[in-house]
Amino acid sequence: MKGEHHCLLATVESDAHMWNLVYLQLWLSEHGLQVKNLGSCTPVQAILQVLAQGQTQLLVISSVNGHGHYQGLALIREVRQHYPHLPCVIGGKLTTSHTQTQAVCQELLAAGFNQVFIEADAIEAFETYLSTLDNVGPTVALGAGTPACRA
Ligand code: B12
Repeated sequence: MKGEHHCLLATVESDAHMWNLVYLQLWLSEHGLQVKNLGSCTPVQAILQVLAQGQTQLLVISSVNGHGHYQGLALIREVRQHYPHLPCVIGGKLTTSHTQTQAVCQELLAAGFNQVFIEADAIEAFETYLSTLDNVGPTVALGAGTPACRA
């Protein structure tokens, strides 16, 4: 994904981890995106405030504390009420369960995320997804891609 694409990077309200966000900010910048990183413990309202400015073309949620599943669901339901077509992805360590990753993925996709990245190949899979957003027009015209789960 090249050019002046604006990416909003955030986490869920309970998540105090920040190196995941720093990593992703640098990684996304290296891939040509303009990144706004809202930092750890992001309130949903802060995300909505930035989205209301109308520049965001990709919302990336990263969470590793194990609450990304439930708080990610609440977050995307809120976002989808206002932005049904915005490409939104989530990834990291979204649950403490090692046996329910598929179910978690499916639930997050059903709630409105376009992609869920939670396996060891998360970054590679995300890179592939970004390439599907290449050469597209302004925010409202961005294709959101086929919903998919990397678990
Ligand atoms: C450092 C750390 C902390 C620090 C955070 C300091 C800070 N300011 O960031 C402190 C001590 C505060 C902390 C606290 C807690 N932590 Co902690 N912490 C870690 C630790 C050791 C390293 C995290 C880190 O910085 N990694 C470096 C970054 C670059 O890697 P990463 O986070 O894994 O992100 C990568 C991938 O996950 C992926 N990724 C992440 N997000 C996304 C999003 C997308 C879209 C994509 C494609 C990929 C992707 O890409 C990143 C780069 O490869 C991990 C264990 C570990 N080794 O991972 C535990 C860990 C994340 N913590 C854990 C827990 C449980 C907690 C606490 C709940 C502990 C407690 N009981 O208090 C609290 C939670 C606090 C809170 N409110 O969130 C668990 C989470 C369990 C889970 N999810 O199953 C872990 C995994 C430890 C464990 N094995 O149990 N923690």
